[in-house]
Amino acid sequence: MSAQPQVIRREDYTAPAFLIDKVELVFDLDRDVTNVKSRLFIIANPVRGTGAGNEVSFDGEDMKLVSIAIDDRKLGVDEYSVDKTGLTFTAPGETFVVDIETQVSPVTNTRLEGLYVSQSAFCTQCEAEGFRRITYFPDRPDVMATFTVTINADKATCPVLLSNGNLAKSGDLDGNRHFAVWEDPFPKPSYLFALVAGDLACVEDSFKTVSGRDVALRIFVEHGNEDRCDYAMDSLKRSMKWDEEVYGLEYDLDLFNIVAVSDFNMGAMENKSLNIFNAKYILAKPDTATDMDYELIESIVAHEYFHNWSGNRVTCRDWFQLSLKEGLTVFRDQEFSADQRSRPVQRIKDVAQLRARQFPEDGGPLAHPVRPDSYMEINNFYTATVYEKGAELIRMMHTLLGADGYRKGIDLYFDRHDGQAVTCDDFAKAMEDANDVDLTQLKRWYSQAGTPSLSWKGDYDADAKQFRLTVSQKTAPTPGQPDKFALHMPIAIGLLGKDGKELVSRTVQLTENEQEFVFDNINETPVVSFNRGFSAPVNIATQQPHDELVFLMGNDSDAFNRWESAQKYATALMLAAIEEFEKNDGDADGALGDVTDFITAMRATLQNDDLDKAFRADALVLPGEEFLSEQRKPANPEAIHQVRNALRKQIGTMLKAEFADTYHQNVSNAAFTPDAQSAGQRALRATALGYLVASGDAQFADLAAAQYRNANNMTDRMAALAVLNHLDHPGRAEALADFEERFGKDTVVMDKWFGLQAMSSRDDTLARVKDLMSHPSFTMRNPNKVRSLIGAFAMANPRHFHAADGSGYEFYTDRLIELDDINPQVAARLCAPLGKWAKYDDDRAAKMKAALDRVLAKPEISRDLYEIASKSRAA
Ligand code: B3K
Ligand code: ZN
Repeated sequence: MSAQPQVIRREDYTAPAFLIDKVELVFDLDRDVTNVKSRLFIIANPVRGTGAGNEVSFDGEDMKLVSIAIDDRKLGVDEYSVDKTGLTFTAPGETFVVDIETQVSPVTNTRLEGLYVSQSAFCTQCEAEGFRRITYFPDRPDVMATFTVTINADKATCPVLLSNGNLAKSGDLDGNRHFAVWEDPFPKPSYLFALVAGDLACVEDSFKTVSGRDVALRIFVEHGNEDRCDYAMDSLKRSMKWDEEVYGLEYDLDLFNIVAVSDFNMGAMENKSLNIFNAKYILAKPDTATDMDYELIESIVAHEYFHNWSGNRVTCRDWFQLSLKEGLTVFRDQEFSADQRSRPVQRIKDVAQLRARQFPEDGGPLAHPVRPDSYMEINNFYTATVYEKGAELIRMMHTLLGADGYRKGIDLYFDRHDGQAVTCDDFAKAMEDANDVDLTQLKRWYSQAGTPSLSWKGDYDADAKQFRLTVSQKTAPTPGQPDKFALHMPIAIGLLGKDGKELVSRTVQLTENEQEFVFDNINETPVVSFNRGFSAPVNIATQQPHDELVFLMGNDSDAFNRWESAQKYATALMLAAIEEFEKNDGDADGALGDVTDFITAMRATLQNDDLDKAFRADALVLPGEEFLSEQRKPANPEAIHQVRNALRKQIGTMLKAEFADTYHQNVSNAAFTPDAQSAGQRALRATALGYLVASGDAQFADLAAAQYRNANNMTDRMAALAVLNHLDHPGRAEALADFEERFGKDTVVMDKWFGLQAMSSRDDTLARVKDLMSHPSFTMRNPNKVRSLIGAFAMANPRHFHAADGSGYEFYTDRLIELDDINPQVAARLCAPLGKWAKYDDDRAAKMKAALDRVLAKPEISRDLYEIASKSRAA
């Protein structure tokens, strides 16, 4: 990169000067040089931005322009201009037809944006700005057109030819080639265009819609993987049904295709009627996929399907509005999973994820609002904030309006905006109009970054039988936003009596910086269950006494807050111990002191058969090292690691008998099924095994090794390997070798093997990670491999990544620089861990800043990586 990349600002939005009615594309596929002909039927925008002249300007990058013609007349070189970012020419009038011919090279496309090759297949990824790498086009979401796509390709290597919409025609061509013509009747922006061509196997099923239409469902995979599509197909059918039942939304074409590819920058992509997936989120059978994989497949298949309405039928006006489709669709997929599985367990998972990913983002140098104000590279804004915090915003609307009011708003939104590209304000307006409410203050969640911190104080007046709750909110400054407003948030409150009975359950609306809520007719000093179900996505600064937390762990009717109370108690214990550890020079057990009360409460949770097993498994997990790092400044990764392990060891030791019982009682000889209940049983057993091994008693490491050997499914196998992974036990090497032998040829499964080794707390981990880079299955060109080996090392192994000698940073920085030349989008995503330098001690901070400087000094650094590294360095 020679100059600073340009900053794109939300306030600079202007409507497109020209619109496109219809697009006709012809692809002549070839791995080295693919020829693309594009015929565009253009009309001047009747509501053109002020000052729009007759200059037409199209985006385009990294391709060869062969020719351009207007109304069938080929332009001379002096009639248009073309540079590194696009093509401009003069419009001949209000309506005209443009023909553009370009050439691109799929096989050398390592960025995996635009048209590229994954294994033997051609595929595309156009969101956000990949279409401009295929042909010159107004590559922005507010230009919506109907597409007709002709694909010509070699018949032997590409028997399958797919694009969006319906297959209109197909046939043979000379030279062992053939063609297919696809027509998509729904106008769409270019980012939803997709093409796939290759030799793929197809698994087929069908779905009858509520109005009685039969929809053909097809999943395309590499040959040999046909037996791994059942769960994805089942998830798809359940999603289609759920969207009809809960949202009244029916699928709108007669065909829905999914293609699984090995090389993909993210999870999946919602291209109209042709979803393209990272194979990892489609392929599953008991031998190869864990319960967690099944869960992710279910939710991602649902998420992409739900985009058909929330994203495709109604799309974003500009990329600042990304959360319009992503926040809403995440909320939809979370609710789908909650309905399919256990609602409280789903909420716990979603909140844990929000806290692990979004809260750190919102409190760090990359903090930005759900609707950002500016960007250099839009791909850097597919963030936890836009997705997960955006979903929390929609959830708050749902809480505020109630299920019926929310549904009225949704109905009006789709009714009003079907076929349009709109804004977050349009969405909120539909919610307001349908319910006759004013959401002005709630909408500040769209524009204000940072996680609010709430404090509360209760005051009981026995004479008046009144309980007063004073709540205050505060949001710390974030980059570019020094002053913060009070936000509107719903806070669900429960008041519990001494006997555990619920006295009050009410949702209050916090709108002020400080506000008092009065509860009448309260006959005793209540215990407060605050922010039930995580009704507002905030931090709670108020520390409740340990005995109240124990009480809530055992009595709260809100399952989320039972879990939350255990998390708070464990966090308080560990934070105190970390401080002590730093003073007493590294005696973790001594630092912890007496933790009997906490462990007694954990025992009660473990043995409470009224709670479902998946819940108990979650409630017994201690807050992670990354979460604890977020609570400490400076964070001492070694202290955190030692203290957490010491607490695990004490729990394992004190509850050895109980965990051993749990372990043995939850053995199952039944054939594997991925349902939530069986998964919960496996999860609880895995938790028990983890604690038994943590106790340090050698017999349990043997037990883990035996579990690995005897496992008849991947969940049990991985559970055993995950605990062996940190040990010196011979079972570790044996299991890793066995795993490699069994699954060495299976690229999706091998990612687990790479990831485990990168996450090991053993002293030889960095050396091992370096060795693994030359493993035959590893390549920097495959994003899944990079994420499982390199990404996991930085993001899930704080102890080694933050090694005091800087070896972790140095290794990682070399990889980022290397990766930037291959795949800038993935490189930029991986850069974030270095940006956390302000959280660490001076020495580590200096090393992390030096690492960022080294990244920034890279010649030809991409816009993607530059944006993340420079923002991370500056804050
Ligand atoms: N919309 C895509 C994400 C595209 C990311 C581009 N860098 C997947 C999804 O959110 O469903
Ligand atoms: Zn999405």
